[in-house]
Amino acid sequence: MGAAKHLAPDLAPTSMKVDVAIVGAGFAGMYMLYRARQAGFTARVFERGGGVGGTWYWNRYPGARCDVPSLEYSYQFSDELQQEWEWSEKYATQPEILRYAEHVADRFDLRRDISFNTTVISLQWHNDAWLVTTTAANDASPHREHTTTARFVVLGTGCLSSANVPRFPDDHLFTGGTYHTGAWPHEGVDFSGRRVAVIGTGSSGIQSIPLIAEQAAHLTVMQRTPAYSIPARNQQLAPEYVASIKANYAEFRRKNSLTRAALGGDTPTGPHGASEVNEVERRAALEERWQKGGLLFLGAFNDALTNPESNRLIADFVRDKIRSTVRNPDTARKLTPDDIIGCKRLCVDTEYYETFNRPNVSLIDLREQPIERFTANGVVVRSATGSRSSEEHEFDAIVFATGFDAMTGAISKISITGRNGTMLRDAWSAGPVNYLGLSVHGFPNLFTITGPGSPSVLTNMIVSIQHHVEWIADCITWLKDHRMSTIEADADAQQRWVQHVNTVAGMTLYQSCSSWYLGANVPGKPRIFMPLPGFPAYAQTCADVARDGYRGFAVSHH
Ligand code: N01
Repeated sequence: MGAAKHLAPDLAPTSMKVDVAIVGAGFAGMYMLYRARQAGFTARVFERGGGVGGTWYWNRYPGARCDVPSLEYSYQFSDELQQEWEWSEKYATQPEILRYAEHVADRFDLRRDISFNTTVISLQWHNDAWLVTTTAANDASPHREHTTTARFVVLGTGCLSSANVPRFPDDHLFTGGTYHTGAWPHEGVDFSGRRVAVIGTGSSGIQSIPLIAEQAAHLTVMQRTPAYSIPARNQQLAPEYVASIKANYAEFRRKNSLTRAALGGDTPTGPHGASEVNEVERRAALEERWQKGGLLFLGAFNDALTNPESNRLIADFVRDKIRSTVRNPDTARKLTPDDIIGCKRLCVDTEYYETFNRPNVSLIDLREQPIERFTANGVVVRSATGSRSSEEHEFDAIVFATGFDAMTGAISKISITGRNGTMLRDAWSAGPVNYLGLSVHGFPNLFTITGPGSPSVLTNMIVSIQHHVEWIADCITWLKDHRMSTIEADADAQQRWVQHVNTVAGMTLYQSCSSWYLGANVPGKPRIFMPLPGFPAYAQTCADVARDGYRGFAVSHH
C-alpha cells in the first residue's frame, strides 16, 4: 500500500490472512460465513454498520416491513432454526426481521468473525490473492487502514444498499431536517406537529407515507411517477397456519423454489392469459388476488409481463381501485399510473391510497409541478395554475424516499483492481457484464451474491441468497479438492451470458419504463436490464455448470 508509507508507525496497516473475505453482514454475508466455516475455510466478514442485518439494519423508516411473507422470507438451511423461530405477522416489520438476523448471528456464533464499523475501500488482486483494504470507524484511531489477504472474496454488499440522494438546486440552503429512508436515524424521528415532505413514491415512500401522515401536522407527498400498489392485508399469523407450514416446511420451500420468483408456491400463477378470458372471469380472478393482497396479485394471469394488452387489462383493474378509493378526483387522477403494471417493482401497502383522503395530506405531481429549487424554509415548485409562476411550500422536514443505486451501487464504491490492473469500474463502464451473475472476467476468485445477471431482486431475496452462497461454497470446496488455485469467468462465456440475460429480459415488458432494474433512476448510470427473470431455469443452469466442471470458467492449478 503506497499510502501506508505516509502513516505514523502506530497507524501502519495491520495484516491478517484468511481463506475467504466477505463484504457485508446482511443475510448474504452471514450465511456465507456460516457455509465457509462449515466447509473448513477461515473467513472474515467486513461490515460497514454497527450490527448485522444489512438492509434491515439501515432501513428503519416508519412502516418498514418486508412484502414477502415472513414464513418465506427466512433462511431454510437449518431446520432447527426455522422450527424454533416464531414470526408474529404475515409480513414482518423491520425490527422483527432485525431481531431474527441478530438471533441467527448469536445462534451460529457468527459475530466473532465479523468486523463491524469497518468499510472495505479497496480490493486488489496481487500474487494470486486479494488484498482487502478496510478502514474502521473507530474513534480511538480514525481512518486506520488494515489490509487482509484473502484467497477468495465474496461480495454480499446488497442490491439496495447504496442510497440514491438526488440533488436539487440550492438543496444545501434548507435548514430543516432531511432524512433518507435507507439511512434512517437509529433513534427514530418524531414528526409530531411538523410539516413534512416525502419525495418519492416507490415501496419505501408508500410504506412510510401512511405512518408519517398519522403523526405529522401536515404531509406533502411529492410524486414524480405514480406507482401501482396492492394492499398487503397484513395480519397476525394464526398458530394453526404456522404449525401446518412447520409440519412440512421442506415441501413448502421446495414448492416456492419452483416458481419464477421463488415465491408463493401455494398460490400458483393462473393458467390463462388476461386477454384469453372474458371480463367477468378476469375481474373475479383479479378481485380474488386483490382481496388476498400482496405481490402475487400479478400472478392472476400468466402473461402480465409479456402481453401488453393483458397488462393493460390488469392495470385498468388497479386504476379503477385507485379511483374508487381516493375521494378527491384530481388527487386520484394524479395517483393513477398510466404505464405498464409490474414494469417498476410492484408496491405493497397498508392504507396508502386511503391516506390521501386525510385532511392533513396533500399531493404534488412533480411532472406537472417540477421542483425548481430548495430554500431555507422549504421547496419551490412550478405553480399549479400552469402559468410560469412558482410557489413555495414550507417544511420542517424532508424525507427522501428516493431509492437506491441498485445492484451495482455498493460494489462500485469499492475500488476493485483485478488481473493485469483492470479496474472493475472500467470493465463495467457500459454496464455490469458478468457470468451467471456470480463472476466477472478479469477478476479471479471474486464472487458476487445476487449480483446483476442473476434473478436476484426479481425473486424472494433470501432464496436467491441461499442459492448463491451454496453454489459459491461448493465451488471453492471443489477448487480445494481439485488442488486448483483460481477460477474466473471466461470472456466468451461472459459475453454469451450477457446476451442471454438481454434476450430473456427482451421477451418481457420490463424494458418499457425507467426503473431501477435498468439503472434508469440514477443520472449517468448505463441503462442495462440487470436482473435475469426466472429463478428455476437459472438455478438449473448453475447446477449444470458446476456438474460440468465449472463450464464457462477458466480454472488454474497451483
Ligand atoms: O425506491 P424506488 P424505494 N425527484 O426507486 C422517486 C425494495 N423495497 O426505496 O419513479 C423526484 O422504488 C422515484 O420516482 P421515479 C423494493 O425492491 C422493498 O421505494 O423514478 N422523485 C420513485 O418514486 C423496492 O422496489 C421493501 O419517477 C425522485 C422513488 O423516488 C426497492 O427497495 C420496502 C427522484 C424511489 O422509488 C426500492 O424502493 C422498501 C427525483 N430526483 C423497499 N429520484 C419491502 O420489502 C427518485 N425519485 C416492502
